[in-house]
Amino acid sequence: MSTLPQAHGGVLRELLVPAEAAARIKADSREFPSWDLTARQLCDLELLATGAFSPLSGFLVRRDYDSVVRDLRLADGTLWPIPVVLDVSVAFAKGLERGGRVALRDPEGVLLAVLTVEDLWTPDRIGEAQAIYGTTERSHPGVTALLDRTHPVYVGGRIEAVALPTHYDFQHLRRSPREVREGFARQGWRRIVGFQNGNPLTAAHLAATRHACRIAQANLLLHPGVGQCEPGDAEHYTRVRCYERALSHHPEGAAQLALLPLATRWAGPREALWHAIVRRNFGCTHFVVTPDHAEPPRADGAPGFHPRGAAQQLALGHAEELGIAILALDDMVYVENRAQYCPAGDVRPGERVLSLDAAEFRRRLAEGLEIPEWHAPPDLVEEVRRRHPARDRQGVTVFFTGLSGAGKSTIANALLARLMELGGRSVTLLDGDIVRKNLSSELGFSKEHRDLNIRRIGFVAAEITKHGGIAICAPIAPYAATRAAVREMVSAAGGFIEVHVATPIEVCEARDRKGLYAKARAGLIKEFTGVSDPYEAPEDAELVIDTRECTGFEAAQIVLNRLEADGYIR
Ligand code: PPS
Repeated sequence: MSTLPQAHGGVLRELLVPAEAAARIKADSREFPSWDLTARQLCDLELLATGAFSPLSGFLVRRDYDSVVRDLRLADGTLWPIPVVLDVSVAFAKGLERGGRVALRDPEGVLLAVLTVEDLWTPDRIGEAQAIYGTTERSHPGVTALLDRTHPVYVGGRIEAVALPTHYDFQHLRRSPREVREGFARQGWRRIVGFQNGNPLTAAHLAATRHACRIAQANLLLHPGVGQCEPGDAEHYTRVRCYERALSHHPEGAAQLALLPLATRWAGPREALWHAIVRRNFGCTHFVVTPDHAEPPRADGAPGFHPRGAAQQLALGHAEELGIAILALDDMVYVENRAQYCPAGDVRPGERVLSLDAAEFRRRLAEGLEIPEWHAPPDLVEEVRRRHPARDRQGVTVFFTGLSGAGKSTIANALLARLMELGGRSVTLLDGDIVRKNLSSELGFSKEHRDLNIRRIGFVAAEITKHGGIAICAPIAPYAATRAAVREMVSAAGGFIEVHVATPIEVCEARDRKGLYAKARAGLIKEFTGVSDPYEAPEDAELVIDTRECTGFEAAQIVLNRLEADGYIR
């Protein structure tokens, strides 16, 4: 552990031990109980280790935790508004005792730190939620995360860190407080505004950062929180590329970017204080707090969990002891007649303010429509469009379901051919029979095997959809819950259109093209769908087609029309 006094930023308490000590700790740790850190705990540990959470020396012990929850302070009176705790399972806690040591590892088992146990306790999580979030409503993501934790015991104690969590993405933007401070000193930056952001930047954000730098006469540290993000999270990459592009919208050399692996708690006013403390530790002299700082996103029109401005009031009320100046900025709005942004409070009567809400922004992206330059600069929009192309370049899955012999394969093949004739899209057919010959060749027709088969199809369809292709699936898929799971999996990646081929069993059986119904009736095939096994008809399919009323080609045209209407093909 080392401490480093700096010109600004205060004392930095880094918890990474020197190499020789680390080697000793690593050797000792083989004997210690091992805890695999959760995504949030990994973020917290990294910020503890690098000193971003100075003056903390580990996960909170009980007296500090109680005091933080009650008074926003550590037991010694130091301002600290958010519990940084190590929560573990009851079974794991049973093997721990005061004075014992715990090896803290990343998900792959790499040793990152050792914690010396000072306290073990079961907190009142309802009380914590109320104090930290101002609510116990489950619609608050922080409350849900806290109350749903399967780790009810907190372990407090000092940390000795031996390594930082590995990040494979944007390594050039991951800098510790020490590195950031040293960079400021090298560049001669003496006044620095820290700016926290959770979304891709818009022109309003850029106007806010420029405005903040102007009034503080300072340089800018764009410091977005990027905690708890999954390895393949494309949204994260888009966001960070937008931040990189945003630098060119500030005067040359006036702004820099670093990523902060902070796991957001959505704690509004308390979180604003916390963010300010962290930025002070990074050497910033100013920090921007917005009226709804760190409030969780709400459905349009729903009130926030804290009154607007509460975060600014709390931060300003502690400005002196924070050791960083608070810039309590109004939202920036675009005033049409001035052709520029200004703080909302400066809009004069009769002036026209233009705005584009998130839903409209998404709609325009989806339909490939214009996004005005006043809302977001073209280079940032281009970056977002790469991730969210117009519908005709987005992936989509057409999922047929229905009895054997209902006509799924015929329609699916006709649809495939029509799409290929139109050209311009890559299409993959995952027909029931074909999948069973390849992907699911070892599976039978028990419920368990059918579910596994459908989940595999769903997984492949989701990958195709994610990469902008069209997947056509045509299994029986008899179980509603499994179809719902596939819908969820694919919808996260793109479009999903379920088509119920609702040809009645009598008709399927009369056709009996493969002779399977006859065999099933004769008891030669067991668990045959519709005969001796269930088919749960969909209630929420996008399309229902009965092949008594149309040919396979006509049915394919109905699906094609739907794809066109939804914008997936032009
Ligand atoms: S499932 O339930 O979705 O996993 O079924 P699927 O993968 O679509 O496979 C259905 C095809 O397998 C043949 N077959 C059977 N179907 C239903 N029940 C039983 N017991 C069975 N045994 C073999 C049948 O040819 C199905 O093809 P389709 O194209 O649907 O007629």
